[in-house]
Amino acid sequence: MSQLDAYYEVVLSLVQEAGAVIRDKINRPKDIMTKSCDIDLVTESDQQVEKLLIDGLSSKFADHKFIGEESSSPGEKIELTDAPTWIIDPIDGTMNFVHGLPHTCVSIGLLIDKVPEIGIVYNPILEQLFTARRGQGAFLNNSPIHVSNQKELSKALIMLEMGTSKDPEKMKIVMENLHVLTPQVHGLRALGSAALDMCMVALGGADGHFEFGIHAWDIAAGDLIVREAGGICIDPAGGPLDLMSRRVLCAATTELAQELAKSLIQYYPERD
Ligand code: LIP
Repeated sequence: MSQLDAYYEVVLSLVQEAGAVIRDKINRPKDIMTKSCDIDLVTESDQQVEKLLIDGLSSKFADHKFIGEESSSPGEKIELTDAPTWIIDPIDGTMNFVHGLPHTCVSIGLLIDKVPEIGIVYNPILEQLFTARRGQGAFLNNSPIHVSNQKELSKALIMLEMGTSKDPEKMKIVMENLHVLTPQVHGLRALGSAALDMCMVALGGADGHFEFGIHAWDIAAGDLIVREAGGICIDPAGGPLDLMSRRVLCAATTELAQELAKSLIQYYPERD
């Protein structure tokens, strides 16, 4: 077994354990705390799942590093080094989790030398396990998945999010892009989780996705899953994706990605 095989085997087992926690807690009373604003939520389950993942991985791989949503302080600068680094959103779609809406997931990616090697997004409520390893394709519940072949924005279903920021400038841009895109596309959809939105593109159920204001932990796994499913992940202005920029655009094809990028009104949050 290669080192990467060992990493994958261990993280897959831990993700299943994390899923069991989410399944058990989603319909129980929750201790809900707020972070950057009154709709940016965190629960004890977010913290419990992140600790489960980090403790489990660090006990096996002592030299690995971690970038986790709940162990990163708001505004703290995040440093991604060449060391094997797990980028973790323990519960992506926390607002959905709080309300019991079954679109919520664990999202975890492994980067080595800053290159994504493993991506896993697991919705334990709907039993959707999205996985990818570099160069080995993307899968849903171990069945291969592939993006659509959509090249035209006018025929595309686009995923986007309202976000959990009440910053007036950010909210203005969200509404402006809804107004700009609505007449140009087949439809707009939001699941409340960037990771799941990206997996819908990888699945071929949506054709594109973009969001301003996300963090590396929301997209690290989805980036690899989309690309291993044959799609493309870039910066929303059309350049290369920067995990720390808090900006993402993914699509089934380069043509669609570039057409979507050209249509968007841009927003540049402070980097992670
Ligand atoms: C969420 C993202 C979503 C974004 C929300 C929030 P969380 O992650 O997945 O795309 O719109 O603002 O950041 O906070 O549920 O882990």
